[in-house]
Amino acid sequence: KPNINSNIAIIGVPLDLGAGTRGVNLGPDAIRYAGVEERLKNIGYNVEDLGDIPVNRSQAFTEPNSNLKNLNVISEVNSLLSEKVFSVMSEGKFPLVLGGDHSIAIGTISGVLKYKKSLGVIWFDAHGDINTPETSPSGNIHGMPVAVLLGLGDKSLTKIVGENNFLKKENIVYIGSRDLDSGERKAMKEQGITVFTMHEIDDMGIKKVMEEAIKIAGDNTDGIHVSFDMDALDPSIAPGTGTKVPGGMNYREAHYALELIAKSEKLVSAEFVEVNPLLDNANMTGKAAAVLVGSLMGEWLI
Ligand code: 5AB
Ligand code: MN
Ligand code: MN
Ligand code: MN
Repeated sequence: KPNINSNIAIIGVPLDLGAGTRGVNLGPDAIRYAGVEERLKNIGYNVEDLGDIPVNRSQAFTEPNSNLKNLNVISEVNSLLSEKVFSVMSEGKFPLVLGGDHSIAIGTISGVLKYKKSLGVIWFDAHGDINTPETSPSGNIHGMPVAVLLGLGDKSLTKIVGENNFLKKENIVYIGSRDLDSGERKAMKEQGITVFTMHEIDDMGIKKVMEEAIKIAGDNTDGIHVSFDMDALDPSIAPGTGTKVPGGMNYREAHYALELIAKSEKLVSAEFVEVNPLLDNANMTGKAAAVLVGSLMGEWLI
Protein backbone atom coordinates (compact mmCIF):
# COMPACT_ATOMS: atom_id res chain seq x y z
CA LYS A 1 0.00 0.00 0.00
CA PRO A 2 1.47 3.38 -0.97
CA ASN A 3 1.99 6.13 1.51
CA ILE A 4 -1.07 7.97 0.33
CA ASN A 5 -4.17 8.60 2.33
CA SER A 6 -5.79 5.46 3.67
CA ASN A 7 -9.34 6.83 3.84
CA ILE A 8 -10.98 7.27 0.46
CA ALA A 9 -14.24 9.14 -0.14
CA ILE A 10 -15.99 8.39 -3.43
CA ILE A 11 -18.04 11.24 -4.86
CA GLY A 12 -20.22 10.68 -7.95
CA VAL A 13 -21.11 13.55 -10.27
CA PRO A 14 -23.87 12.47 -12.68
CA LEU A 15 -23.54 15.46 -14.98
CA ASP A 16 -23.67 15.28 -18.78
CA LEU A 17 -24.74 18.85 -19.53
CA GLY A 18 -21.19 19.94 -20.30
CA ALA A 19 -20.92 17.40 -23.14
CA GLY A 20 -22.41 17.39 -26.61
CA THR A 21 -23.53 13.75 -26.36
CA ARG A 22 -26.01 12.54 -23.74
CA GLY A 23 -25.40 9.70 -21.29
CA VAL A 24 -22.16 10.44 -19.48
CA ASN A 25 -24.32 11.22 -16.41
CA LEU A 26 -24.62 7.42 -16.06
CA GLY A 27 -20.85 7.13 -15.67
CA PRO A 28 -20.57 7.17 -11.86
CA ASP A 29 -22.86 4.15 -11.46
CA ALA A 30 -21.12 2.30 -14.29
CA ILE A 31 -17.80 2.65 -12.45
CA ARG A 32 -19.46 1.65 -9.18
CA TYR A 33 -21.02 -1.46 -10.78
CA ALA A 34 -17.57 -2.34 -12.10
CA GLY A 35 -16.56 -2.79 -8.46
CA VAL A 36 -14.36 0.18 -7.73
CA GLU A 37 -15.17 0.22 -4.01
CA GLU A 38 -14.43 -3.50 -3.52
CA ARG A 39 -11.18 -3.16 -5.41
CA LEU A 40 -10.00 -0.34 -3.16
CA LYS A 41 -11.07 -2.23 -0.04
CA ASN A 42 -9.09 -5.24 -1.22
CA ILE A 43 -6.00 -3.06 -1.51
CA GLY A 44 -6.57 -2.17 2.13
CA TYR A 45 -8.20 1.22 2.08
CA ASN A 46 -11.13 2.38 4.15
CA VAL A 47 -13.65 3.45 1.55
CA GLU A 48 -16.81 5.41 1.94
CA ASP A 49 -19.16 6.16 -0.98
CA LEU A 50 -20.71 9.56 -0.36
CA GLY A 51 -23.19 9.13 -3.21
CA ASP A 52 -23.83 11.70 -5.91
CA ILE A 53 -23.76 15.48 -6.10
CA PRO A 54 -27.34 16.49 -7.03
CA VAL A 55 -27.85 17.65 -10.62
CA ASN A 56 -31.02 19.59 -11.31
CA ARG A 57 -31.82 18.82 -14.94
CA SER A 58 -35.09 20.77 -15.00
CA GLN A 59 -33.34 23.84 -16.42
CA ALA A 60 -31.23 21.88 -18.93
CA PHE A 61 -30.99 23.37 -22.43
CA THR A 62 -33.23 26.31 -21.61
CA GLU A 63 -30.44 28.87 -21.39
CA PRO A 64 -29.74 31.32 -24.19
CA ASN A 65 -25.91 31.38 -24.25
CA SER A 66 -24.89 28.88 -26.92
CA ASN A 67 -21.18 29.44 -26.28
CA LEU A 68 -21.60 28.22 -22.71
CA LYS A 69 -24.27 25.56 -22.87
CA ASN A 70 -26.05 24.89 -19.57
CA LEU A 71 -23.86 27.38 -17.74
CA ASN A 72 -26.20 27.80 -14.77
CA VAL A 73 -26.64 24.11 -13.92
CA ILE A 74 -22.94 23.42 -14.49
CA SER A 75 -21.93 26.30 -12.21
CA GLU A 76 -24.27 25.08 -9.50
CA VAL A 77 -23.04 21.47 -9.65
CA ASN A 78 -19.40 22.54 -9.63
CA SER A 79 -19.91 24.84 -6.63
CA LEU A 80 -21.41 21.97 -4.66
CA LEU A 81 -18.65 19.60 -5.78
CA SER A 82 -15.95 22.11 -4.85
CA GLU A 83 -17.31 22.41 -1.30
CA LYS A 84 -17.67 18.65 -0.98
CA VAL A 85 -14.10 17.96 -2.11
CA PHE A 86 -12.78 20.61 0.27
CA SER A 87 -14.69 19.17 3.21
CA VAL A 88 -13.57 15.61 2.40
CA MET A 89 -9.92 16.74 2.33
CA SER A 90 -10.38 18.73 5.53
CA GLU A 91 -11.41 15.47 7.18
CA GLY A 92 -8.13 13.93 6.04
CA LYS A 93 -9.71 11.79 3.34
CA PHE A 94 -8.69 11.23 -0.26
CA PRO A 95 -11.37 12.45 -2.72
CA LEU A 96 -12.02 10.08 -5.64
CA VAL A 97 -14.46 11.79 -7.99
CA LEU A 98 -16.37 9.79 -10.61
CA GLY A 99 -17.88 11.58 -13.61
CA GLY A 100 -19.68 12.74 -15.38
CA ASP A 101 -18.44 15.04 -18.10
CA HIS A 102 -15.07 16.74 -17.73
CA SER A 103 -16.53 20.13 -16.74
CA ILE A 104 -16.59 18.65 -13.22
CA ALA A 105 -12.81 19.13 -13.01
CA ILE A 106 -13.67 22.76 -12.21
CA GLY A 107 -15.35 21.65 -8.99
CA THR A 108 -12.93 18.88 -8.09
CA ILE A 109 -9.71 20.81 -8.64
CA SER A 110 -10.98 24.08 -7.16
CA GLY A 111 -11.94 22.12 -4.04
CA VAL A 112 -8.46 20.61 -3.82
CA LEU A 113 -6.91 24.06 -4.41
CA LYS A 114 -8.74 25.38 -1.35
CA TYR A 115 -6.90 22.78 0.70
CA LYS A 116 -3.54 22.49 -1.12
CA LYS A 117 -2.49 25.94 -2.24
CA SER A 118 0.13 24.66 -4.63
CA LEU A 119 -1.13 21.76 -6.71
CA GLY A 120 0.28 19.86 -9.67
CA VAL A 121 -2.21 18.43 -12.16
CA ILE A 122 -1.63 15.57 -14.62
CA TRP A 123 -4.33 15.75 -17.27
CA PHE A 124 -4.80 12.53 -19.26
CA ASP A 125 -6.92 13.37 -22.29
CA ALA A 126 -7.09 13.21 -26.09
CA HIS A 127 -8.15 16.85 -25.85
CA GLY A 128 -6.84 20.09 -24.38
CA ASP A 129 -10.01 21.22 -22.56
CA ILE A 130 -8.54 24.72 -22.56
CA ASN A 131 -11.09 26.47 -24.76
CA THR A 132 -12.75 29.69 -23.72
CA PRO A 133 -16.24 30.75 -24.88
CA GLU A 134 -14.39 32.74 -27.55
CA THR A 135 -12.34 29.84 -28.93
CA SER A 136 -14.73 26.91 -28.34
CA PRO A 137 -16.04 25.36 -31.56
CA SER A 138 -18.94 23.72 -29.68
CA GLY A 139 -19.94 25.79 -26.65
CA ASN A 140 -19.64 22.60 -24.61
CA ILE A 141 -18.16 23.38 -21.21
CA HIS A 142 -16.38 20.01 -20.89
CA GLY A 143 -13.92 21.48 -23.41
CA MET A 144 -13.16 24.44 -21.08
CA PRO A 145 -12.21 23.32 -17.54
CA VAL A 146 -8.44 23.90 -17.80
CA ALA A 147 -9.02 27.47 -19.00
CA VAL A 148 -11.41 28.10 -16.10
CA LEU A 149 -8.93 26.69 -13.57
CA LEU A 150 -6.30 29.09 -14.96
CA GLY A 151 -8.74 31.98 -14.48
CA LEU A 152 -9.90 32.32 -18.10
CA GLY A 153 -13.52 32.22 -19.13
CA ASP A 154 -16.92 33.10 -17.76
CA LYS A 155 -16.99 34.75 -14.34
CA SER A 156 -19.66 32.42 -12.97
CA LEU A 157 -17.21 29.53 -13.47
CA THR A 158 -13.92 31.24 -12.53
CA LYS A 159 -15.47 32.52 -9.31
CA ILE A 160 -15.89 28.91 -8.14
CA VAL A 161 -12.10 28.66 -8.20
CA GLY A 162 -11.65 32.08 -6.60
CA GLU A 163 -9.57 35.12 -7.50
CA ASN A 164 -6.36 34.17 -5.65
CA ASN A 165 -6.66 30.47 -6.02
CA PHE A 166 -6.12 29.68 -9.69
CA LEU A 167 -4.04 26.78 -10.87
CA LYS A 168 -0.49 27.71 -11.95
CA LYS A 169 0.24 27.00 -15.60
CA GLU A 170 3.72 25.69 -14.76
CA ASN A 171 2.18 22.94 -12.61
CA ILE A 172 -0.06 21.39 -15.31
CA VAL A 173 1.01 18.57 -17.60
CA TYR A 174 -0.97 17.01 -20.42
CA ILE A 175 -0.61 13.39 -21.45
CA GLY A 176 -2.13 11.67 -24.47
CA SER A 177 -3.16 14.78 -26.46
CA ARG A 178 -4.07 14.16 -30.08
CA ASP A 179 -7.03 16.40 -30.90
CA LEU A 180 -6.36 20.06 -30.13
CA ASP A 181 -8.34 22.99 -31.53
CA SER A 182 -6.32 25.84 -33.03
CA GLY A 183 -7.29 28.20 -30.20
CA GLU A 184 -6.17 25.58 -27.73
CA ARG A 185 -2.75 25.16 -29.32
CA LYS A 186 -2.33 28.90 -29.16
CA ALA A 187 -3.33 29.03 -25.49
CA MET A 188 -0.98 26.17 -24.61
CA LYS A 189 1.93 27.87 -26.37
CA GLU A 190 1.17 31.27 -24.87
CA GLN A 191 0.96 29.82 -21.38
CA GLY A 192 3.99 27.60 -21.91
CA ILE A 193 2.19 24.48 -20.68
CA THR A 194 3.96 21.13 -21.02
CA VAL A 195 2.14 18.80 -23.41
CA PHE A 196 3.12 15.17 -23.93
CA THR A 197 1.13 14.27 -27.02
CA MET A 198 0.79 10.73 -28.36
CA HIS A 199 3.86 11.58 -30.44
CA GLU A 200 5.95 11.98 -27.28
CA ILE A 201 4.58 8.73 -25.85
CA ASP A 202 5.59 6.93 -29.07
CA ASP A 203 8.91 8.73 -29.14
CA MET A 204 10.10 8.69 -25.52
CA GLY A 205 8.09 5.79 -24.16
CA ILE A 206 5.56 6.15 -21.35
CA LYS A 207 8.15 5.67 -18.58
CA LYS A 208 10.24 8.70 -19.58
CA VAL A 209 7.11 10.77 -20.19
CA MET A 210 5.80 9.98 -16.73
CA GLU A 211 9.11 10.66 -15.02
CA GLU A 212 9.11 14.15 -16.53
CA ALA A 213 5.41 14.68 -15.86
CA ILE A 214 5.73 13.69 -12.21
CA LYS A 215 8.67 16.08 -11.85
CA ILE A 216 6.74 18.98 -13.34
CA ALA A 217 3.56 18.33 -11.34
CA GLY A 218 5.21 17.05 -8.18
CA ASP A 219 8.37 19.08 -7.54
CA ASN A 220 7.63 22.42 -5.86
CA THR A 221 3.97 21.56 -5.21
CA ASP A 222 2.03 20.17 -2.25
CA GLY A 223 0.89 17.16 -4.26
CA ILE A 224 -0.49 15.83 -7.52
CA HIS A 225 -4.07 15.60 -8.78
CA VAL A 226 -4.88 13.18 -11.60
CA SER A 227 -7.67 14.14 -13.99
CA PHE A 228 -8.28 11.11 -16.19
CA ASP A 229 -10.55 11.50 -19.23
CA MET A 230 -11.32 8.00 -20.53
CA ASP A 231 -10.87 9.26 -24.09
CA ALA A 232 -7.12 9.38 -23.38
CA LEU A 233 -7.31 5.63 -23.99
CA ASP A 234 -7.53 4.13 -27.44
CA PRO A 235 -11.22 3.71 -28.43
CA SER A 236 -10.61 -0.02 -28.95
CA ILE A 237 -10.25 -0.44 -25.17
CA ALA A 238 -12.59 2.38 -24.13
CA PRO A 239 -15.46 2.70 -26.60
CA GLY A 240 -17.85 4.12 -23.99
CA THR A 241 -16.99 7.78 -24.25
CA GLY A 242 -18.48 10.65 -26.23
CA THR A 243 -15.51 12.17 -28.00
CA LYS A 244 -13.41 9.25 -29.23
CA VAL A 245 -10.17 9.87 -31.09
CA PRO A 246 -8.16 7.05 -32.70
CA GLY A 247 -4.56 6.41 -31.72
CA GLY A 248 -4.81 6.66 -27.94
CA MET A 249 -2.90 5.13 -25.05
CA ASN A 250 -2.95 1.37 -24.86
CA TYR A 251 -3.95 -0.64 -21.82
CA ARG A 252 -0.49 -1.17 -20.35
CA GLU A 253 0.70 2.38 -21.07
CA ALA A 254 -2.23 3.76 -19.10
CA HIS A 255 -1.82 1.35 -16.21
CA TYR A 256 1.93 1.79 -16.03
CA ALA A 257 1.54 5.58 -16.11
CA LEU A 258 -0.81 5.47 -13.14
CA GLU A 259 1.35 2.94 -11.29
CA LEU A 260 4.28 5.34 -11.55
CA ILE A 261 2.15 8.12 -10.06
CA ALA A 262 1.20 5.78 -7.19
CA LYS A 263 4.89 5.04 -6.66
CA SER A 264 5.71 8.76 -6.44
CA GLU A 265 3.63 8.96 -3.23
CA LYS A 266 2.58 12.45 -4.27
CA LEU A 267 -1.03 11.80 -5.21
CA VAL A 268 -3.59 13.79 -3.21
CA SER A 269 -6.79 13.50 -5.26
CA ALA A 270 -8.16 12.04 -8.49
CA GLU A 271 -11.08 12.00 -10.87
CA PHE A 272 -12.12 9.63 -13.66
CA VAL A 273 -14.49 11.19 -16.17
CA GLU A 274 -16.31 10.82 -19.48
CA VAL A 275 -17.55 7.24 -19.05
CA ASN A 276 -20.71 7.02 -21.20
CA PRO A 277 -22.45 3.64 -20.73
CA LEU A 278 -24.88 4.36 -23.60
CA LEU A 279 -21.96 4.16 -26.02
CA ASP A 280 -20.19 1.30 -24.28
CA ASN A 281 -19.80 -2.40 -24.88
CA ALA A 282 -20.96 -4.31 -21.76
CA ASN A 283 -19.48 -1.69 -19.41
CA MET A 284 -15.99 -2.21 -20.82
CA THR A 285 -15.11 1.45 -20.24
CA GLY A 286 -16.59 1.54 -16.74
CA LYS A 287 -14.53 -1.54 -15.90
CA ALA A 288 -11.41 0.00 -17.42
CA ALA A 289 -11.93 3.03 -15.17
CA ALA A 290 -12.36 0.88 -12.05
CA VAL A 291 -9.22 -1.11 -12.79
CA LEU A 292 -7.25 2.07 -13.57
CA VAL A 293 -8.31 3.45 -10.18
CA GLY A 294 -6.68 0.36 -8.65
CA SER A 295 -3.39 1.02 -10.44
CA LEU A 296 -3.42 4.68 -9.43
CA MET A 297 -4.07 3.75 -5.81
CA GLY A 298 -1.16 1.35 -5.64
CA GLU A 299 -2.71 -2.06 -6.28
CA TRP A 300 0.56 -3.25 -7.85
CA LEU A 301 2.99 -1.77 -5.38
CA ILE A 302 3.43 -4.96 -3.43
B1 5AB B 1 -13.37 16.38 -23.27
C1 5AB B 1 -13.63 20.08 -28.43
N1 5AB B 1 -12.26 20.53 -28.21
O1 5AB B 1 -14.11 22.06 -27.19
C2 5AB B 1 -14.58 21.13 -27.86
O2 5AB B 1 -13.96 15.12 -23.68
C3 5AB B 1 -13.85 18.75 -27.77
O3 5AB B 1 -13.60 16.60 -21.85
C4 5AB B 1 -13.89 18.81 -26.28
O4 5AB B 1 -11.90 16.28 -23.42
C5 5AB B 1 -13.81 17.46 -25.59
O5 5AB B 1 -15.79 21.00 -28.08
C6 5AB B 1 -13.96 17.59 -24.12
C7 5AB B 1 -13.86 19.93 -29.90
MN1 MN C 1 -11.30 14.29 -23.97
MN1 MN D 1 -11.52 16.00 -21.19
MN1 MN E 1 -14.99 13.44 -24.02
